[in-house]
Amino acid sequence: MQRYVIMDVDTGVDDAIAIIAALHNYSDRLIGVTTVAGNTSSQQAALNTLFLLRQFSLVKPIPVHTGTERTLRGVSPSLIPQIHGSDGLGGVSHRYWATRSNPVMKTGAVEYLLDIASRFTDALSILATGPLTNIAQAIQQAPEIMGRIGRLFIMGGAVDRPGNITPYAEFNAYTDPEAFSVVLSSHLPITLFPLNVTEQVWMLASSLEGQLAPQVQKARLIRDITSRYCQFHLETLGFNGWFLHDVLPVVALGRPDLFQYESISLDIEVNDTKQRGRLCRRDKHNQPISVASRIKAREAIGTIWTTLQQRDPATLYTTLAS
Ligand SMILES: [Ca+2]
Repeated sequence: MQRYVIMDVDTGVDDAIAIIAALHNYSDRLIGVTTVAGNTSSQQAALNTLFLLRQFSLVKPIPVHTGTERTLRGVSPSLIPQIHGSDGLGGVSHRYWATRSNPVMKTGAVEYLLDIASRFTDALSILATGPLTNIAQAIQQAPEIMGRIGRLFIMGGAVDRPGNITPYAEFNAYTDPEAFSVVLSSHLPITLFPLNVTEQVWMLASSLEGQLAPQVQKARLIRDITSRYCQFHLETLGFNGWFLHDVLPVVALGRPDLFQYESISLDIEVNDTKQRGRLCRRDKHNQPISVASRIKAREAIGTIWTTLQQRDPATLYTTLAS
């Protein structure tokens, strides 16, 4: 098992839940966060991440480094405020902003990734739940350093099925397909969580208060963050809840046994066609990667609730220290 974890995120509603879950499960292993433009800007993603770290991890400072605001081919991503809100956190962060003061945000996401990768090598896992711009730039700058990390977990793509941003492409893959291509053609050990598996599990808004009943503040925060996201799914798919997309790599880090995996060689469409961002099976083009194809959904959801029902990491630390 890799001892250390970096999350590369575009925080985002489901990134936010992934970060909260990671802080409850791996607060001793999570050593840093890098942000990328996607669901929201890289800068806003860092603000959102710092807000969550402050809410749930008061004792141990975790550095947050921003990445570029542009994709690998130099354009600004199309943000999706209709799903994630104007601030990426459901448009509700202003209700909590008074609790945040002087966030310490650093630049240089790619330099930070390379520094940590060179020091921790195969003891390091990277969880990437946004467009792969930072990861691809790190690979381009120093493939030999990135090639030594333990494992890269990626949420993104759709294999042999429609996407969620176009009929062919999933959001992260569509936002920066050039970056996705760099990563797929690298020789990193990769586990991919495409829509095929992430849309097999969802949570219902109605279950939140009951599951987190003793922890009113945590339940309120998660309800506020996910409210718009739930509304979007209610209007488009008919259920008042949310898919667990970005949470699944966090689950897999501790419970890889909850998933079935296929070894698949994948390529991605980077041409400016209607299929831009589409993942394609292509034998012997790239080295095969591990693709999660099925999940034990009921058990995975139980695991996530159990995680979130724990006391806040800060409380745990305080208890241990006293
Ligand atoms: Ca994300």
